[in-house]
Amino acid sequence: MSTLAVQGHGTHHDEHGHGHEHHHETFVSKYIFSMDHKMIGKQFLITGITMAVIAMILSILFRIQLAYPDQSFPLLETLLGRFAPGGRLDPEFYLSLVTIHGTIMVFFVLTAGLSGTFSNLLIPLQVGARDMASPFMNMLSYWFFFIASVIMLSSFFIEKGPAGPGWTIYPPLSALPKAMKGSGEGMTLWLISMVFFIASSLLGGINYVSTVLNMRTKGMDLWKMPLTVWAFFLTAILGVLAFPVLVAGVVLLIFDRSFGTSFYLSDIVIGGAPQPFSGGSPILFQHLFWFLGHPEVYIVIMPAMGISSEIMSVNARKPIFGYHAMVYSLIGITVLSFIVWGHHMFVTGMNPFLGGVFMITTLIIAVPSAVKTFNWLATLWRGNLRFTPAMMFAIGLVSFFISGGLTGIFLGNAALDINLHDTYFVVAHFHLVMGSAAIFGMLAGVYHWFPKMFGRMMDERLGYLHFWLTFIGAYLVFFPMHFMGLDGVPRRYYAFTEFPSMARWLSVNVFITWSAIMAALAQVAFLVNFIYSIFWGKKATQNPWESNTLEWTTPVEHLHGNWPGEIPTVYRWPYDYSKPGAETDFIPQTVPLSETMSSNLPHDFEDNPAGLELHNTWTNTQKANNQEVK
Ligand code: HEM
Ligand SMILES: [Cu+2]
Repeated sequence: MSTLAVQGHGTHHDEHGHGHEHHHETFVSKYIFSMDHKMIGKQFLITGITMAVIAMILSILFRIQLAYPDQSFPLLETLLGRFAPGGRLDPEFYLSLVTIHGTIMVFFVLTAGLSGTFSNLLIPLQVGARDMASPFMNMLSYWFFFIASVIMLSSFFIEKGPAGPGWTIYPPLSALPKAMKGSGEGMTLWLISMVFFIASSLLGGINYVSTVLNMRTKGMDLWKMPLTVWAFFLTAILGVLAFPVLVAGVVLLIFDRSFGTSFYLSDIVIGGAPQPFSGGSPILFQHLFWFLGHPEVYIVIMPAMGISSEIMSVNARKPIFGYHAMVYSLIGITVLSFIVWGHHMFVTGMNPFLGGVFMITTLIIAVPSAVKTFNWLATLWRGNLRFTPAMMFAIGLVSFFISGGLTGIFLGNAALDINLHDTYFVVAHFHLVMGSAAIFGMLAGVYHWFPKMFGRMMDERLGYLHFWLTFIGAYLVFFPMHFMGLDGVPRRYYAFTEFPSMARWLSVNVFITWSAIMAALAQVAFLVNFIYSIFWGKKATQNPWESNTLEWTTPVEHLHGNWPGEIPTVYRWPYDYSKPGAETDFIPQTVPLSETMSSNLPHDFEDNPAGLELHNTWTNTQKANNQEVK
């Protein structure tokens, strides 16, 4: 069935695949309302990078407050006006900064920027499709994301400033418009922005799922898909199932804010006056939020994992270790991530039995995560490693995933979490395991697929500079936070020096802030490299990394419909690197089994008895020669 669909689509597109000239593309249809998945991928990337820069600047602003809590900087007042009266951040604006920093990083950078860029670019190219299942919906998906970004940022330009209840927008702060400055119009804009954002994610996700299911080229069965595509596919499923729950939660919140319902509110007294709410529960919101919120952290990390798996295999010149185990662990994470959300709510007074259940499921999810880590290390082990900047960032992901993942085991234990909840220990944990790891996966992807996106190479030396400063910087920023957390320093505190027990962390906070500034400056090296290379970088060859996957069989110059002629047929899995007996150390997926030594995936022989024959002859000669067979 899928073959038919592909062929049908293929012939349709071949018409303009060849006759490219008659297809008049204006600036607007090519760069703005483009329906080409490659261009949409670039749009997601550039918007995502812009949002990342903004979110980073916000974090530097609040880090200045944490390092110099009692000092005033006239410059801040010049820059921020009413948000920094007398050169000191307004306390409620501080909360807004933390909120918007978190929201942008999690949703706009690591969900839309990461998944949107690489799912769009790579799914059609790697499964051998002319475009996404619905190019029009794909375009809408980008534009909804863009609108969401504009609305989110516009909240800086309204009287009371942006939302302030934190990226998790717990009621009552988010439900009572009068609760604080950031509960007012800024909160409303946050909610509207997120509705657009979720619409964008759903449009994108449905497209990714249907493209993977229906548009694969001939021979591309599920077990021949690169791990990138597997990761994007499962991420999309996760998003499509989890995001609607947040929409439901958000709509009820809008009702509470504006129409006098009390889904999340009960027995609230403001300034001595009892409010007319009864019967609701803020805990209900937490359930709805974290039912999305926890899968969300995997929506963020899984694409980064897929990207790194791919890059590590290519640059280790070795088959990925445990391909099937990698896929099953992604599936395992996808399923399990729906039944662990309660670990964010251990301190809400939940029944200890329920807490125990969530604790067990949380610890079980560590198993597939460990499988992945082990397989990455085994892939690197005795590989013929090429340390490209992309490879460095991919290895960086593994490092962060291990060091941040270990503290997840602490936090998953209800008894420990009661002490650590809402302290800097949590901030350290999630910035390493999800923030830094996912950012590194994203950057790895940018360095690796830049030639595919822009037809040029990025500068390697700037890449290494960027890598080392960011890698060291991230550890310097987040590692000390563990100790602050263990000592009980809570997050989201603006004037922590007022408490003697916390004031002694001042010097550490100064250190963290300067490390963060260094890490932020390192991103200048990246931005310069990125922009310079788009226009003036060295011209890329068709397959610069000597990779096996289909995207490198398309011409360097982008073409509507991806392949000038027929879509290539796939014969083998994507990880035929360094096969003993083969002439080159890589055998692209399009090379028929009969032309080389048989594939090193056993089930490839099922539909190819001739391949098995070849394989057996070859192994027998090897055995006869008494050589080691890998
Ligand atoms: C330059 C790099 C970064 C620095 C210095 C930084 C620093 C911080 C700090 C100090 C907080 C506030 C802690 C508190 O008072 O509760 C925070 C909050 C947060 N950050 Fe980052 N961060 C950085 C990058 C990232 C990245 C890449 C992500 C993506 C996952 C991220 C996601 C968040 C989230 C979700 C919050 C929580 C917001 C909230 O409490 O509502 N950050 N960050
Ligand atoms: Cu979680």
